[in-house]
Amino acid sequence: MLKKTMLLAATAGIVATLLGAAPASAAQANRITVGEGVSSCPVGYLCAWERPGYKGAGKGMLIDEKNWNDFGFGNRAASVYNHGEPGAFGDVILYPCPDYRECAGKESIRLRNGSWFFDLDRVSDGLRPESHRWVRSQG
Ligand SMILES: [Ca+2]
Repeated sequence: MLKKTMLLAATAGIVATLLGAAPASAAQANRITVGEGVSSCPVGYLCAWERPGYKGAGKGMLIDEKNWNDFGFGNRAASVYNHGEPGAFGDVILYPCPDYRECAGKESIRLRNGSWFFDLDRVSDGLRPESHRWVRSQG
């Protein structure tokens, strides 16, 4: 008599271990806190500080912001630096009021790519931005 032996092959489940591939570059946050000085402002950001000369509390902003009051920086910036990526949309328009508006006798001002305003009181008679938009660079 033949005794058949069945071999049960246990099938090991294949566990695919996905080693989380590190992204080529970490995603940039839309808003960041920055330290004092223009060198604290990473590439890609418009940075603003509450005191002239890039001092005091600082904020970096990656994209258009229609209301700086949403993150506590409305009417606070006294100096700014445009460290945006050079290219088609490298300039920034700073607006004195939310929603990309001029108001209260204040006009918007252009901050060219790679440029700064050491003291907003001296370039715009006290413009305190409450919104900004990235725009096509001018020559
Ligand atoms: Ca304002």
